[in-house]
Amino acid sequence: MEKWWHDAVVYQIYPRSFADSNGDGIGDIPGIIARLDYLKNLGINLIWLSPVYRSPDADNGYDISDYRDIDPRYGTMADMDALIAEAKKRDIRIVMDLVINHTSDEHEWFRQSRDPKSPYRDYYIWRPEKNGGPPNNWTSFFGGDCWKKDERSGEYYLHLFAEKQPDLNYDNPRVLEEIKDIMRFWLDKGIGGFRCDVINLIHKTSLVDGKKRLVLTGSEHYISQEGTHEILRTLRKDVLSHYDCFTVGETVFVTPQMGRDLTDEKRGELDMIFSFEHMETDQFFVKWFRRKFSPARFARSIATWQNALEWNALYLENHDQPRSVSRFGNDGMWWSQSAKLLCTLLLTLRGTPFIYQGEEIGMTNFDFTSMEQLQDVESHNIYRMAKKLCIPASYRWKMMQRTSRDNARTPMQWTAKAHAGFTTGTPWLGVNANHQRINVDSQKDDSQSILSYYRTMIALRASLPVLRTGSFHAVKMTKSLFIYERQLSGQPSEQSSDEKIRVLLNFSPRNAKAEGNGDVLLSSYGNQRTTYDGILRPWEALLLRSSETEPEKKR
Ligand code: TEU
Ligand code: CA
Repeated sequence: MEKWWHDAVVYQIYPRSFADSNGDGIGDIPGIIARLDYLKNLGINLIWLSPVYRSPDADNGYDISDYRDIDPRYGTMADMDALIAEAKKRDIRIVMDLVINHTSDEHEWFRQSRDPKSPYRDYYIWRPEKNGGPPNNWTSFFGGDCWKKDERSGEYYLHLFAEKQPDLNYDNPRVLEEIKDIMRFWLDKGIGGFRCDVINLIHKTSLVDGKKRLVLTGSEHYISQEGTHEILRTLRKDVLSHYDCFTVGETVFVTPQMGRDLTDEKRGELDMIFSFEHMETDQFFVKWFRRKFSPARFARSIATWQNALEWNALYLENHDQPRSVSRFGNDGMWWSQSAKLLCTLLLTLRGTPFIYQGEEIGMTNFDFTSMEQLQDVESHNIYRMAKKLCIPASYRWKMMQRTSRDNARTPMQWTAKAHAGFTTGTPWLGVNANHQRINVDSQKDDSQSILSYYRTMIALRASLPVLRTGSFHAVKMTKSLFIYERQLSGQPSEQSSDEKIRVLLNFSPRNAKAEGNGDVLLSSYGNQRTTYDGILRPWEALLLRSSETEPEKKR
């Protein structure tokens, strides 16, 4: 059945780094409102807003201390209501981040919970010490163990992420009731749905020791457990089904089978998920150990997931990942061409595409030269841990350069002027010096720019049902080529609607021979390509269109 979000193109805003309206160096909601016309012009119709709730900011807002309030850094609830209303005027809906695996340790529930006799004690996962140490051997996403001892009771609480992010206890039914109320609070404001943070980790089946692993010891006890599936079904039944909205779950370490279960319409859990497999094809086991990017491995993973799920979220970037052009493309000589190729990939797959702020202008990884310039809690924890493991400083720094989440978090590059036009004050995180070359201003009126290409691709997708809902079929996946087809099988009555588009992507700086016929619908090299000669240019992306019911092709 057709769903409205199947026609959506989503734009993710990381509010801190998007646009600062008052010169304090931190992006804010009025800054977003001022840029809504820019987003409308781009052609998107949904915004996923990373957290703007009240937060002590230990993990840039992913540590929430009040789910019903806006952090003063970002503005007020009146600003938030204005954002929802102003976006609506432009036919754009807002999707909020729902971070419910954990809260901040400064959330009122957790403050109360520190008292063993409090009715809130059981909102979190408290356990006594074992053999003079933590209750089990589990390790955290951000390095180190995931238990913190609280002096008040002498007991430990569980935190899968930072110490300041205690995990909620979903064995306590009251916790779920609280979450339902929070969801209703936001849905009543007319938002379009939720991006559910690490949602497949929320239910812990048991707290026994885990099998020893290099990372995430204990994860077999909390990744995609039956308890989580049950919670998701309850949230759907009791809350979400009463609103016109959708959910996208951030689901770490999911297999295609788990992904199918989580998104199966009949099960009624999530509408789509962010899977990670394609983002892990350039790493060895842990993201900090990078392996060379292989287009074939990447393409195979994408194809597997295209075929595995009825519908899914599509993404190449977000606030946790390095920039795609620096990672899967070439941010030097082929910067513009490779960014356009990645755009083509993102917007011609089956599913709902998510564009991360700055991706549409080809923003690159950071240009920092030392650890002091980084802010991310994860980067600093891992850097310290790597030091303890005696990994040499030069290698540690290389790990940061390739993998740190701050690569995605440098301020949005609006202009070539001071601080890239992001703020009039001092930006919270350094602006990339390449803003003089890479910025919205210089691309917005240039028909050959990456930004213009995004606009074209978004409009093309909107005008061609085959690009949205057509079936996916991989044709070729080699060390430089990814070729696939999208096909719409029309009703027998609508004879001309059998339509097929072949997408050809050359992931290399050399010409490449690739088979295909039909009319050139679009080339990332622009209008000079009207007929296809069987040769793709370096990093070229090409769309060929053929209609099956058309009579014999012209000779
Ligand atoms: O991320 C969860 C997650 O597993 C990773 O992508 C994470 O960024 C980390 O790098 C794993 O090594 C989500 C949010 O997107 C992230 O920003 C938060 O820090 C995290 O959850 C905790 O809320
Ligand atoms: Ca501000």
